[in-house]
Amino acid sequence: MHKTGITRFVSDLHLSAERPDLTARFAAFLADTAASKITALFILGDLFDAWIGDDDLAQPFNAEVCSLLRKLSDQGTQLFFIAGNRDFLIGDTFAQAAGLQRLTEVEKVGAGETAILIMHGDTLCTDDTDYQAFRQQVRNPAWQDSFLARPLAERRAEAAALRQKSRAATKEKSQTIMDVNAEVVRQALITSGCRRLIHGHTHRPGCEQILLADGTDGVAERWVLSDWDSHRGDALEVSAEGSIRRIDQSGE
Ligand code: LP5
Ligand code: MN
Repeated sequence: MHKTGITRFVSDLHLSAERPDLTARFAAFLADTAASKITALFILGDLFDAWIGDDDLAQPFNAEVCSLLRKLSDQGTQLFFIAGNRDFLIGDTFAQAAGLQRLTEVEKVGAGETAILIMHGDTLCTDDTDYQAFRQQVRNPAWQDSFLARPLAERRAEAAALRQKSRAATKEKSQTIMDVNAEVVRQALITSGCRRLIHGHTHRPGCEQILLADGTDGVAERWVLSDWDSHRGDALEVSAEGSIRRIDQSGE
């Protein structure tokens, strides 16, 4: 899929016009990624706080983020994107303008022992049944077509209302319900044959050992990316040899 070399993974930046500090941090991260001659950058969803359709690219903030990405791809780093629950409406128009390649919701990077399974992470949270029902609805192509046919202003208001509902809903849900389901994680690893998984979404950065119990006594690693905030720009970097380390774009 990509040339061998050093790769980086980020997720959950939640960029918005209201948070110029995050955009500045991301711009610094992209500049460092270019300077470090990184082969490929994988954005594992929730790049934006909310994306209401590629026809909103004319909005100055969206155009700014798009050109930051474009600059990196023009400088030689391949860009890949897996959609999150905030920006699943990113389509071909944005991808082409930003110079990124859209991937399907679950992908395998690399081969052999160092292959890595990547995804946004929301599909692992199967105990959050309200969210999964919601997800099924908004990932339906017919629903998306009808949503995208509505005026931008209406879509913007709808997205803001939905963000509000989500904030209220997540306050009520237990932390356990909103985390990944251990069995689903194990099955995803076993099915893919990968021994490492990288995902975001849960905003619980860490690295967990997982006993696969698939008859091989195999052990896998689950690397979870953090969301970005005023003092943190979390990323994972994978060396050409395949070892994973956490890096932080402090922005200072
Ligand atoms: O995002 P976050 O961290 O707050 O919580 C997520 C889940 N919430 C969501 C909703 C998004 O935040 C909203 C993003 C809007 C941008 C997209 C715009 C384009 C579509 C506009 C659609 C009208 O994903 C949250 C999880 C949490 O992660 C942890 O995993 O729990 O899930 C929810 O809050 C969903 C609720 O539980 C159920 C949905 C309630 C609203 C139902 C209204 C239906 C609106 C019509 C859409 C079909
Ligand atoms: Mn998410």
